[in-house]
This record gives sequence, structure tokens and C-alpha cells, in this order.
Amino acid sequence: MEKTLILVKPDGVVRRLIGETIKRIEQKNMKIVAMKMIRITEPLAKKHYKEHEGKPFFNDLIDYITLAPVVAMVAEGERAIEIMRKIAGKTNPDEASPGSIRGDYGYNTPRFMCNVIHASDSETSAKREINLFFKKEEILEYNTAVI
Ligand code: 3AN
Repeated sequence: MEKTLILVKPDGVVRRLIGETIKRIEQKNMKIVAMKMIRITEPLAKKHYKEHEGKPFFNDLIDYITLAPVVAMVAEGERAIEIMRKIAGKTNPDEASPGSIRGDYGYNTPRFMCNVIHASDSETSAKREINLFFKKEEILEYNTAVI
């Protein structure tokens, strides 16, 4: 079983795409084991996107992710990281396939890549990112066998 960090980003929250995102996660048999709505602070944004520090789009990226609240979730399942990357689609909405969240709802503006969700891209990133957003006790264990 893998765990991965999912964020419904500010453009997803303000466009009321929280439910659509959760629906697609659950449809793909992923289990949500942690969830909260938060406003990402500048320091947290800089930690989360530290691999992009120094790139030309970094400041805009920090502005975008702190514009409005996000919904942070941990999704768990077999190959959860790869599956959630597929559900999300390619980073650039212009290149993301229709049927993926970014392909269906993403768009570019001159400053922002409004690509609706974040999904961790590797096991190492998933561990690091889950620890940034959640305390250990906020990640729940439960059985999904039919009650
Ligand atoms: P992903 O979110 O698919 O893992 P990353 O980690 O390469 O993609 O990029 C993180 C975020 O940085 C993207 N979701 C996007 O919002 C922004 N970003 C990445 N590349 C660019 C770019 N060339 N121009 C503007 N924003 C970008």
C-alpha cells in the first residue's frame, strides 16, 4: 500500500472542484485517510515547492498556491502515487489529456498554471510532503471491508 499527498489547489477550491476531485479519487478505489482545508502560508509554500526555488515561475507559484485555501488529503491504495498522477494528468493543462482532472478543468493564465490539483510524484516526495501537511495522528487507519 502506498500513501500520496493530494492538494485541491486554490483554483480548484474557488471553482468548487473539491467534490469532483474527491469523487475521482474514490472512483479509482483510493482510500482517503486524512483530509483538511488550510490556507498555505508562504513558508509552507516555499518548503513544499523547494525544488523549484530559483526558477523563473517560482514567485508566481508561491503567490498562486497561497491565493485561497487548499484541501489537503492523503490518499492510500495499491500504486496510489502512479494512479493519482494519472488521474491528475500532465502538469501543463494545455498538454493534459481530456479525462484527467487537469485535462478537463485546468487552464493557463499569463502568471499562473491553474492545474487544479497536486499529487506527489514519487515515494520520496510523498513521504516528505505528507509530513509537511499532516501530523502522524491526523492520518487514520480504518478497514474498508463492507460493513
Ligand atoms: P507537478 O505538479 O505535475 O508535480 P511540478 O512539480 O513540475 O509538477 O511543478 C509544480 C507546480 O509548479 C506545477 N503544478 C505548476 O503549478 C508549477 N509549474 C511547473 N512548471 C511550470 C512552468 N513551466 N511555468 C509555470 N508554472 C509551472
